Amino acid sequence: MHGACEANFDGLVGPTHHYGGHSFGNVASTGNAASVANPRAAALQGLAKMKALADLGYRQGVLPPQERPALWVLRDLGYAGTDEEIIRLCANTHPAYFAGLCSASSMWTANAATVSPSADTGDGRVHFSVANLNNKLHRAIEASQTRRSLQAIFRDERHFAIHAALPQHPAFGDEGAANHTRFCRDYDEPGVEFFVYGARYWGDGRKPARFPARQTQEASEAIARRHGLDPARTVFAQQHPDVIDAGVFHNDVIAVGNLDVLFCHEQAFLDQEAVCAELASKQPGLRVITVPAGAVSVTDAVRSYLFNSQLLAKADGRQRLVVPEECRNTPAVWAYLQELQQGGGPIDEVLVFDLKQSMQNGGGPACLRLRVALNAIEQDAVNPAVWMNDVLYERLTHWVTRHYRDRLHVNDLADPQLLSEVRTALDELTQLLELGSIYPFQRSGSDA
Ligand code: SUG
Repeated sequence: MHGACEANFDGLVGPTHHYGGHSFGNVASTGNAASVANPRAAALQGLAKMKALADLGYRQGVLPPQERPALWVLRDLGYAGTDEEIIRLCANTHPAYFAGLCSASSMWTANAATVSPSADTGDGRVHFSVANLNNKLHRAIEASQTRRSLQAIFRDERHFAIHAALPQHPAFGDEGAANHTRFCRDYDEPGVEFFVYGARYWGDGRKPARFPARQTQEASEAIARRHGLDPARTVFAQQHPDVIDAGVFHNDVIAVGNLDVLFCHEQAFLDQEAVCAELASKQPGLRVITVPAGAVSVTDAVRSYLFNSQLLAKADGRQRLVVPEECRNTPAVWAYLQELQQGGGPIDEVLVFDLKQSMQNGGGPACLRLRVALNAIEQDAVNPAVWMNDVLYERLTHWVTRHYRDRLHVNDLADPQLLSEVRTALDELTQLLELGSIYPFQRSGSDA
């Protein structure tokens, strides 16, 4: 009999992974625009992380990529003809948004949905709210497929409730779990859900000046309401607008939490002292590790993605931190991590992964995974074909090696051959992961 756990569902990188500079406010994305990407290496790097965590005994699942180019969006925009004609026409007349409609951004599954475990929700089911990702065109088009993919994995409505995205309007801009953390003593005990928003849409509250605040307070409140959360165990906090302007486009670029530990930068939240006091009063025993700007600047936090790390529980009650290679390459961060491991605190181990392909688009270890705390019965109700193990790892590695290119530039996206490569690969994947016909091309082009 296995116990409750926090499972990670990582997004498998899609075959159209490229550097399009699509995300204003995400300094890595705009800084690497038009570089040549390697989709095969990107997918293999992601799989290596999944396999390593599964080998360490963590429950690890896989979420499928999406179909790109998004032909159904192009048809909605009035393009007509064969798929090849539509691609050629849009790529020639509107190359900027055409590339966005080819983005493999669904790999960052921390933005797929916000998840509340059954111990916290009004009806005792695990609730998922698909994120509308309203701030960016290339991401807003993810929501309908995300919903279908989640439904193919968390099928049993007795245990799982999957809500559609909030209304597609900036007032309800919602970026999913990247702005949500949960604290608890154990995964199947009631916890405190912590929602961090970039700004309030209505009213005169503080807002960043340079870059957009993607998550609104109104959206965070709506999610807590629809999940039936107890206000006495819910905390809302505003991210510091200055750090958004420094490139912290999601809270998970400046803070991470797990069980009774919050690891954050001292400039993460507006009115940080009050935020930590409210968290501590609602979750007694919470341990907050605050990194001072004197040790790690916000610039170094953004460059290294120190906080876009995964905090993972160990059997001895301590935690390990999964960080990207860029942390080792940023001297102040690496020095800080040596002290952290030896300091006698709750985090005593650091694991480093090469996720360079994703990192160059601003996606670190934490962006690539959606956390879903599950009790034993719920774990058994998940579509078993998506759990990572030796066999699935072998199959997916082989699948990537056969179907993915090792070089992709924005100018290659208009190649009609790419669309047929994507469809062949995804068709096979739906069989490997036993997902059914979830993709528009398998459903006569409809995205309904
Ligand atoms: O939404 N990058 C993603 C990165 C998401 C990171 N997720 C979390 N922090 N949880 C984004 O900005 C760049 C794509 C491009 O430019 O080609 C992009 O979409």
